[in-house]
Amino acid sequence: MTNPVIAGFHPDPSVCRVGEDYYLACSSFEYFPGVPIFHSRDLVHWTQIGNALDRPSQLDLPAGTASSGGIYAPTLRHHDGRFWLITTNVSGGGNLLVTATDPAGPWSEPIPLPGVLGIDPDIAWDDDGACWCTFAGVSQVRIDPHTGQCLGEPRRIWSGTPGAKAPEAPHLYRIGDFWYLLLAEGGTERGHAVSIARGPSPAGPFEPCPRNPILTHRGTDRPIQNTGHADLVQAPDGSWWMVLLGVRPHGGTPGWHVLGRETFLTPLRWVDGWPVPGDVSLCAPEPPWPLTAAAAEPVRDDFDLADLHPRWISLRVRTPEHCTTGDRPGWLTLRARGGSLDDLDVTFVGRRQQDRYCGVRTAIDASGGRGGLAVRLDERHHYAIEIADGEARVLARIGPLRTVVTARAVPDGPVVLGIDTGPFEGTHDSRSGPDSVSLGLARPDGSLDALATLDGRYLSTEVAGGFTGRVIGMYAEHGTVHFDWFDYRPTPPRG
Ligand code: 6LW
Repeated sequence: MTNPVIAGFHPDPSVCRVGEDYYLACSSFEYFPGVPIFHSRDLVHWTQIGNALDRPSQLDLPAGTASSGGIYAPTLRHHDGRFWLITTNVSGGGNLLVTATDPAGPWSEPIPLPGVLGIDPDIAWDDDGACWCTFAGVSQVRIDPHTGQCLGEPRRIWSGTPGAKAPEAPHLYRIGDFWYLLLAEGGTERGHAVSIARGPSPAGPFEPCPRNPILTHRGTDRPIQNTGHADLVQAPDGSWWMVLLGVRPHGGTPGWHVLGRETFLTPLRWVDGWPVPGDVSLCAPEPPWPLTAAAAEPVRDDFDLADLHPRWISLRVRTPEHCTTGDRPGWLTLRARGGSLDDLDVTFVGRRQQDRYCGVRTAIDASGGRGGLAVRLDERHHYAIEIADGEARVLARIGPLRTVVTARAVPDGPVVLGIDTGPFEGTHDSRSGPDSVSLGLARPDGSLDALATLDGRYLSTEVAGGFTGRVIGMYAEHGTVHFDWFDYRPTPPRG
């Protein structure tokens, strides 16, 4: 069992339990569909069951939506027989609420919350049924969750440790005799931390925990860093658990994390009425109940179904005109929208890189256009292998620089493109990169005939900035490009 319990770019986890079932939601930023929803019976094994925002009417990411804009941290709760999810579209519309009876969907049309002016909204109900919305800062206002109207003026309630930056990610809970206000502070980088306060009512006044921050890895040599942005859940046996985000930096100094912020799990004890989180380590905690391993994810997607699996994400929009499995049975067809990988309006369908080392292959027919396979952090940081004009080309975009690294003639007809991430190839010293990324053509036995091997640090958050992580996928930059299948295979650690 490994921590992270949900690997890859799955930040800002929010969790709730209904009976024996746990549900969890994450941020999704510039990707469509938005807000992945996961299910688990044991808190350790999670399966994606949908995306809360999977229709254009729910998720409007305007054409100019910057990478790491869009959808920020959600809160997922179950109340009054329904699931409630509140989140922020920072690129248009602000805060919104959606509800569902089945968390796999469909989720409702969004209810806007025009009076809630801050990110990271939380919702909690008190015993009288009043709904409290608490958001980054930290401020709070009562709302009518059915209309989105504020019932009063937002009030500043607690801003965490004096001097700590970015008090955010509040979650409010009634536990025993107290209302607890959990928050993240210190920023979502190496200084990230979790602190808590408690008070007699949902509105406070709040008394900070004398042991704040209750969790941080700053200044440690722990393999998991940037720990913060947590949420709590109680199991049916009465035990308490925390989900939180963290990153796994690799390489020399300052360390680069390439998979984005991931979701980790740790147990929670209560001492003198305050929570004490357990160790956040690479080995997942073993809960005292039977574990139900999720079915192994198939390596291959054959694109045989009309609808794409919820793990597939596109940039900003996905329309049937530009992305369909209906044109050629068993193939995914992508039509260029005009933009390239360097632009905001590229046609792209990808999935999160979830393993430090992995191999990806896809069979492409680019006879009607130009397209390929890319690993991206954003439009300024990506590597790609593409087919155009009878050539396979490796492209690298790093900041303002874009180059064709190499090219090789290929025969007409479908070819199999590949990207492997593997151990850093280069001098191992304080400046070593986190990994190496090889791009090329697959040999008949599936191994990679690499045309180029590039330093992975340039596709890391420490270089690119922002809130996301690597996504590997197919794209079309010109005309129509077809993909027969896509394989994603974790590479087992060596030795
Ligand atoms: C999120 C904030 C944060 O809204 O990063 O880690 C922001 N914490 O709480 C984007 O994920």
